[in-house]
Amino acid sequence: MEIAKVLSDKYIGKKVEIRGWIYRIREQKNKTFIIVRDSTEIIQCVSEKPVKDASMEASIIIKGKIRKDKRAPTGYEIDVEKAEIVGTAQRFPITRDQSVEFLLDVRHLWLRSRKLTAVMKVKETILAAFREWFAKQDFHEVTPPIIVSGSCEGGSTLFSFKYFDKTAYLSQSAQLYLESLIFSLEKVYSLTPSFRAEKSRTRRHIAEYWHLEGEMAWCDNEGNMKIQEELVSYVVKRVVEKNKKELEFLKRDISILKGVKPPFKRYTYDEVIEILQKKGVKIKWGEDLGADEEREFTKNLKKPVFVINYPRDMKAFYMKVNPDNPKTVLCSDMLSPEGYGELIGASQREDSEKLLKENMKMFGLKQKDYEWYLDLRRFGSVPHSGFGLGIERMVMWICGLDHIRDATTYPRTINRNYP
Ligand code: NSS
Repeated sequence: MEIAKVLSDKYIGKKVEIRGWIYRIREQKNKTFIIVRDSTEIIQCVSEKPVKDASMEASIIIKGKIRKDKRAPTGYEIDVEKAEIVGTAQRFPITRDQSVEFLLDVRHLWLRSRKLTAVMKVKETILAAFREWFAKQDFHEVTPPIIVSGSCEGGSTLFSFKYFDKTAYLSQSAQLYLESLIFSLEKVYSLTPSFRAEKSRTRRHIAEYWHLEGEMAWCDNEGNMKIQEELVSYVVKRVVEKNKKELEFLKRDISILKGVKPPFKRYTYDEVIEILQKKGVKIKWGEDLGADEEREFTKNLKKPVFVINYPRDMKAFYMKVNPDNPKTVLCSDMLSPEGYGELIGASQREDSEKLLKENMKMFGLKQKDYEWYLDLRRFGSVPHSGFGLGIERMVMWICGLDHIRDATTYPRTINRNYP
């Protein structure tokens, strides 16, 4: 039986069989205390006899009777009648207070920790909830390519590789392909890995991350933000409903998450610069908001916010120029509260062939590499918008993690792709 199930008054005095791995073991004169974990919970088991070959992380099957005990870590204990070691374990290399680097070296073993298990369960809810929301809103899920021929978010962070006798790249974003799909499906989304050869070492960048992207025909920048705030609020609500236990284990302040409801406040980039300058941050109009500036801006917030209309040269070639101020574009970044910063990058797309060509020239892109993309403006162009959300950024914020590495199973960074 699953351990979570046997932790119930219903089973007091009854015989159960559980199986799992030894989480902790303590031997006393005439008793052995074994805490067993499985994917659902932990339970303390007490054996009057020594259990041969029992050691930390060995796999075990235990038969015995359930008893209630306030002192036990999860409130119940099993009086062991039979204990069988299935797979023995060598001396487990992970002990208390080990360095981050060592834990990354043994990531395949550290993934068994209760912290990472809790995070993975939250991430699973997040992924499922995104799909639930899109299905309810009649979006179509599509599968864009990962092997691509050009850049979406600028060349400096592209991973390239030999593709038969040509050079190809790993996708940074499915956006351009999603744009092509709105002409048949109108509202589409995809969930794919994205790759960025980020040379900077920060708490919120990894080289391989999961990217949730949406693209909508007949949608302007404001409509785009409405979709995002509804979507993010729904997902947070689902996690609070489904993962209370995990959030408590991670010591997350659930009351803050409960307050995440639309609408999210909109600030223009100009306003943010002014607010930051008043706080004494050294930043000028035209400079990007980095992690430090975003942290300063969001550290006392409880709900995400949008920052809209960034300067044109700082953003991507496909964004539509703001008709009210052509130095800026119709875009929005959603920033997570509590200092977490950028969660979503979004914009209304340039839908005129002529203006898109001008943008491409300004950004130094070769038209021949994007002829197919320009075709989308040549055959029934339509106003449209879309967004991209970093799944691990969302996990980081919801779980209250201080580093993105723990929001994924095997974080890929500039100096690590093993194990
Ligand atoms: O570069 S973005 O801001 N925007 C795009 O890629 C658009 N083409 C998406 C679209 O409109 N379809 O990246 C989107 C999000 C960003 O807000 C982060 O949350 C996340 O992707 N992101 C990352 N997460 C983890 N690690 C890295 N390196 C990373 N880069 C972006």
